[in-house]
Amino acid sequence: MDIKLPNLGDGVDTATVVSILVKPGDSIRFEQTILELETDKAVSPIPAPMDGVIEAILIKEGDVVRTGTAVFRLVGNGTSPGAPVASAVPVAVAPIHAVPVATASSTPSFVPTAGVVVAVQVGPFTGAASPTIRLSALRFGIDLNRIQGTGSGGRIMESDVRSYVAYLQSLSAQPAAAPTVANPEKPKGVLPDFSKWGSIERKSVTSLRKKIGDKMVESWIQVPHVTQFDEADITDLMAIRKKFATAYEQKGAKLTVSGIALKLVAETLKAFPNFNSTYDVENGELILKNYVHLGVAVDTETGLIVPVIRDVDQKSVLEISIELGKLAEKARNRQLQLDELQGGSFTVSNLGGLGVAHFTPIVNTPQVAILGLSKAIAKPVVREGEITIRTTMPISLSYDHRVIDGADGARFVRHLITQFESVADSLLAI
Ligand code: CAO
Repeated sequence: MDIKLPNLGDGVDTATVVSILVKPGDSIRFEQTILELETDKAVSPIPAPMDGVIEAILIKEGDVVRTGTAVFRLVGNGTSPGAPVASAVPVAVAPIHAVPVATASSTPSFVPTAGVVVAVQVGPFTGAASPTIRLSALRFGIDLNRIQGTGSGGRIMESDVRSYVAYLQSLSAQPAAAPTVANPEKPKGVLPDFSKWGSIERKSVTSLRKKIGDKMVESWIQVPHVTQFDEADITDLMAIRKKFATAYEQKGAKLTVSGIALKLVAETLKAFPNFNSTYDVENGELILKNYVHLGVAVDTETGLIVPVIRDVDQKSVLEISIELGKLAEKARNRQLQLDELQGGSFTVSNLGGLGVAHFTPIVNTPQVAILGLSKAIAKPVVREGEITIRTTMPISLSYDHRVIDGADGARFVRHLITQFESVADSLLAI
């Protein structure tokens, strides 16, 4: 029988085969890890759904797979103590069980989901879709007539377009299944042949890198960005940080600029709820969140990952620091659970630890604003007519100009700077 992949989880369309841990002829046991898949931001082990012997491996490392892809052929009358249920296990929350399916089944490798394809009318699209979707369709040459909308009254939603694109990709991938590692076919025609000018090498892009790319393009196309720059004098903050650093260490936390900044940002967001919102263009509404869940950009070997710390406004700096340390480590070890990556209402990106002087962060859609922190340095400043040395930290606030006006941005930044410049012992006390 063929072993097929179950539902990969909400919002997870595809995964890349990172490693295959068995070979033909191997006896496998129920729950034994047989495969590792890289989804958007985590590597998930795939356990065997039952005992048996591997007859054939139907995929190879680097393949992009999706729900329903047949991965192994198994012989023997394997039994599973507790039949795996495909939809019960969301990706990255727990290992996903592959699902055994009778070989006789002629299930296609991609099953169009709701929202995909229908050859309908020819000519201009007269159905319902937002201007953003129409614009994207125009730019990418997508005929909206071919998409079955799943929104109210058949309205085409972004997820429908994604499903359709995934469907097209699966079609184009089918003839490409034949090339072997020894004879890889590379797309031709669009890029010049760079090898004419010197030696080159090609490197596969990970699914995380593709996801980051998609996210950036989405934000770049949809959000009219403005970035405002300013500086916070954190001389006193750094002194207080030094005072409490050892006490925090004894509690298992590293007291860093980021930990303190997250708390101050949360307080500022409570005063400026529009910055903690999502713009629902289709319904003409601003969705204000009554919670403050902060995404924190973490630099990892494989790329940018943004885990989320929940209810930051209700947590102490100590609690935030402990959680930040754990999440950053999990991100770097690719151990984050899907729910630790979701639900952020605003994002903070601190490149100061990496020595960056200034940068313009890109809004992490569907959020409407993001704060960038750059490297704090000691420098001469004029205070009350005197030149004095102060430690100042550049900050950059990027926001969706559809939702936030420049004056609002200015007020937000000023409020935040006041927070940075008036940190008292009581904020860090434990
Ligand atoms: N200015 C000066 N010093 C800073 C600083 C800043 N803005 N931010 C951090 N530091 C200091 C820290 O306080 C720490 O000092 P000590 O070594 O004296 O303790 C040191 O730099 C290293 O900090 P850190 O990076 O280990 O810890 P952090 O909590 O401040 O940051 C994290 C955690 C996860 C945000 C960070 O490690 C990271 O990954 N940053 C990169 C984010 C990124 O890639 N953003 C780009 C996204 S695109 O918009």
